[in-house]
Amino acid sequence: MSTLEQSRLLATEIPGPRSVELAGRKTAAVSRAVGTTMPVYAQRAGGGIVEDVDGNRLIDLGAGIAVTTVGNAAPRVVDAVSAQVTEFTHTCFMVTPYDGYVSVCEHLNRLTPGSFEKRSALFNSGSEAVENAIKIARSYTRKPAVVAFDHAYHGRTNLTMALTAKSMPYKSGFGPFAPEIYRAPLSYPYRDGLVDKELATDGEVAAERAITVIDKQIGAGNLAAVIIEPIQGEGGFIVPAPGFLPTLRAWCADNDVVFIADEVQTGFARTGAMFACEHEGIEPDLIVTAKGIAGGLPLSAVTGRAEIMDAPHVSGLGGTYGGNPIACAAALATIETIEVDGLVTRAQEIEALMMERLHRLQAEDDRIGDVRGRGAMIAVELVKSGTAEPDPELTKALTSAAHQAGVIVLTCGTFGNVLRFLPPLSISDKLLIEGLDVLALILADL
Ligand code: PLZ
Repeated sequence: MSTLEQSRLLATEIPGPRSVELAGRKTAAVSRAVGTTMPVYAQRAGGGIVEDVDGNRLIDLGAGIAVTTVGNAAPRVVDAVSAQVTEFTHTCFMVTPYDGYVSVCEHLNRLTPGSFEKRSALFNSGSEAVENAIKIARSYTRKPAVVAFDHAYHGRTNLTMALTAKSMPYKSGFGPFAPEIYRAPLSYPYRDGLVDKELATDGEVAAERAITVIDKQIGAGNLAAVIIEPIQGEGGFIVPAPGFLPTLRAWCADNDVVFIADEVQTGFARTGAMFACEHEGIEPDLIVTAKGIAGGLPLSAVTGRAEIMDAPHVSGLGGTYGGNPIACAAALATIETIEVDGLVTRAQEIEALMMERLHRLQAEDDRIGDVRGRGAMIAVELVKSGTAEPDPELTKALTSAAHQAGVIVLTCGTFGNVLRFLPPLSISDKLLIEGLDVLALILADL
């Protein structure tokens, strides 16, 4: 990684010949159902750069969907993984346990919001951890129903598809879905503001709207859990109005409902706090983490109140690979990197830099309907000029031109019109500014 030059370089057209060849092999070998954002094949990555197999160097504004928060092939992660892989690669924690798993749980219990006694359990993917959080909440409350929100994304397994809001591409044709999942209205300040100013600015009002739906259509007596992303990821980087999360959280506490924060995308310094719940001062009963937890290795966790986490019977939770020793070594190195290198502060600096530039761009261009987000999780919602009508075509044109120009940028949102930025926190200001400048030039051209 240390030798990977931190500059954008277009050595060939994008995609280059070796990527084109690999794309041909992919078509022949890989299910077409597994899509790719761009047909560019990676060779090396680190800092703020992904280098492809043709020698192109791309500015990384995606971090593999918010995973390589500490940087790709981050030095401490590489060292920890290299050391662990020569010791042992797997024993299964349920057979002969090991220190790394316990240490990761100790750190999670320390780092997550809330000073109460906690326990954690480790899994492999965000979806798997979300599923387990629901199992734990049902076991604790002995109630069946679960509430998720409009625009929510919680995964692609059967239960998490049911929790996820968007049909295409996540759910369409893949039902029937798990029962006893209900949906409540979210606080979406930009779009709520088109209807009602108070709803958009007062999170308590938006929460009361959701609570009425929950109360009348499900009833707390049937409800095990409310699960919410404190800032929605795939749904469009939606930051709820202030007061929304605390009001919901308080209602859950008063009604024996487990409040689950899905911090799979927002966790581990991404939003300029170790966890996004901290921005609203809320302490979830359970918190689900994955992605940024282990610098690119597959690991996820559920952390929460000891009495809830200990509710399922002995051996009720587990899995062959959950808390794999190499992934745990990577997680310990990731946590050390965040704390020692001050990456929470770095995410705040990235927010300041990006917000200033994007707000300036918005002032000049009425196709930028909204600029929002926190830390290094920032988005732009694109609309038809002078309206609030989503413009997914413009979004697509902008991102594909950015890819051609050597900038990795992702989209999201129910309407496919949100450009989202998730740079690794190891990116330099120079690369970040260059990436935004490239996007601004393309937007002006379109
Ligand atoms: N919860 C909040 O963001 C994963 C999905 C990409 P897994 N988001 C990226 C895609 O198209 O599959 C995510 C998330 C939140 C849960 C998940 C699921 O995490 O590790 O992908 O299972």
